[in-house]
This record gives sequence, C-alpha cells and structure tokens, in this order.
Amino acid sequence: MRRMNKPFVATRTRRLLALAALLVVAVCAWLLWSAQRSEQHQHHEPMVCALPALPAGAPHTGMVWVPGGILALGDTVYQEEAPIRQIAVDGFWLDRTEVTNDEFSAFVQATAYTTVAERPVDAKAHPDLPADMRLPGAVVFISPTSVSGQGNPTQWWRYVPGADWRHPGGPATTIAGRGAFAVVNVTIEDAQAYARWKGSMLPSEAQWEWAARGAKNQALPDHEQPAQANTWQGLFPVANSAQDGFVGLAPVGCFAPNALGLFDMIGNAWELTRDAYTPNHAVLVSQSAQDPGPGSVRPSPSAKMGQHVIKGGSFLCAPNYCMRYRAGARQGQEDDLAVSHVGFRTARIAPSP
Ligand SMILES: [Ca+2]
Repeated sequence: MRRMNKPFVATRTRRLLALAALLVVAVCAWLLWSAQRSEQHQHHEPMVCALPALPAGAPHTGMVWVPGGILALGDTVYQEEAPIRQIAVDGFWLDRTEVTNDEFSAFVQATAYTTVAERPVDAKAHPDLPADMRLPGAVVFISPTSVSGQGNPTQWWRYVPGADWRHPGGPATTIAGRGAFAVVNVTIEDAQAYARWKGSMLPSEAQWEWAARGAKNQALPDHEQPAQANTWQGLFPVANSAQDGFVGLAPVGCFAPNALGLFDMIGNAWELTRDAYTPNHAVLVSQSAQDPGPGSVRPSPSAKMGQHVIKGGSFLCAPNYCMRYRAGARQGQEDDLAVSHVGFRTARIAPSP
C-alpha cells in the first residue's frame, strides 16, 4: 500500500504546489489590477484652470505688458543656444496664455480657415513621401511600452492621418471639453493667420525669451527641471509619473505665472515664434527694435529655410531627454508639419499701459 501511495502523494503535492503557485499569481495580478484601477480613479486631471482677473480697463484683452530691456539671448546646455548675445528688446504686449482651442475655434468660425494639417500634403514639395503621409494629418506623440535607445524618434512620433487641431490624437479623438487647453497641431502659417486676424503678430525669439525670463537679463543660474511647469517626470518616453498633475497637455494657466504674469511660458506646448530657425545664435535673424511688422519674417543668410524657432519646451521635456524646459532653449520646427506638442501665443506692438 505504502509503495503504491508514494506516487499518489507526490502527484498530490505537485498539484497542491501548482495550485498554490496559481493562487499566488492570481492574487498578484488582482493586486496589480486594483492598484492601477485605483490610481486611474485618483488621477483626475482638471479640464480648466481659473485665471486671475486682469486689471480693469486693460487695453489689450488677455495680454500683459512686457517692459523693454537688454536680453542675454541664449543658454549653455545645447549648441543651438550658443553663443549668448546681448540684444535690446523694446516693450511689447504678449498673450498671458497660450492660444486655446476655444480662441482658435472663434478664429476658424469667423474666417472659415482650414489649417495646414487639414489639407492634403503638397506632392510637389514632398515627392518621396509614402501615400499615407500625403493624407491630411499631423505628427502625434504615442508613448511606447519600450524603446531601443533614444536615437530614433519614430519610436514615439507617428504621422497620424486625420490628426489636426480638432482631433489632437487622431480622428477618434476630440477637443470636446478641452476648450481651455492650448491649441496644438498648428503650423507657422496657421499661427500667423490667427495672429493677423487678432491684429497681433507672433513674438520674435528675442521677445519670447525676454518675456519668459520675466524681463530679466540673465539666464537662471541652474538648469533644473522647473516645478511650476507641465513637463515630463520619469524616464522619457516610456515612464511618465505625471508628478506635476498632467500626463499630456494641460489647460492653460494651471501653474504659477512668472514675474510678469505670463503662464506656461515653459512647458505644456512648444510655442512658435516668427523667426526663421538658425542652427545657433552666431547670426541673428531679427530684433524687436527693428520689427518689420505683423506676421512678417526676416530671413537671414544662415536661416534654415522651411523651419521656424519654437520656444519653451513641452509636456514631453524630461531630464533624460530634451532638457528644453528653459527660456534660452530653442528648436527648429518644420513649417509644413503640424505636431501634437506645438502651439503658440501672440504679441502686439502698442504703447505701454
Ligand atoms: Ca506633465
């Protein structure tokens, strides 16, 4: 009997062990699932953030006065920020927030404007593009679960037909309820059309940087990731802890303003300027003192045709990738490509208050 029972006992032990292992796996899976579920339930991102009232009788609605001065343009982190140049900036007005979906919507309704992302891609300008990339659309950030190094951005950027300012993540997405969010998937042409309609213009790079520094000459002494800005916490592009409260784009005005009362100069959406992109500051493109007028762009011999300067970084800027959450940081943006992290705000030359 004993000899016959041994295999039986061994089999039963194995079965019990297997059952116990299964139970442990099931409990772990349940714990993980419930933790994620509770995290999702706890993580409620606001759809709008209250802005402080502007002074009564402010002459330019939604704009703040930026006093003139001497700007030390540039920074020392990336080569495109060098060399630091001293530039005189005259006083001007600047939108205190990025242009929102509601504001852009009012422009589109008034003018029946069609953005670049909503038009088919010019086949003559891009003869080598595959057919699906000639469809109207925009480049959208899609967080991958894993990446093979950081050398190839197509691991997290994808051209999505049907993505535009109304459908920021693609045709299945919407801006319903997101009227207070910064408008994105707009190009320089779109931004300049909006600015002209408003009787404004896009800021020059120098104007933008001067305003972002709070009308102070020097760059901040450190290059730390700012706390009061929508950037990326965690390992870009796979782990986003959203310690600042936002996984992606945020409504405008959710973080403390700078000394001039300007919101989100750093982070949230990159902001287009009217300056053509140059690979560094060796040759300057334009100065506000010689402002050529609303909506115009002054090319320079070293300007990279087909790109404009964007400033301020975005919700995708992380310490391990693209430390461009600084006033002096800059990047070139293709003129005919809408991207899900690029927006803008407008400036105006007018008498001081
Ligand atoms: Ca964030």
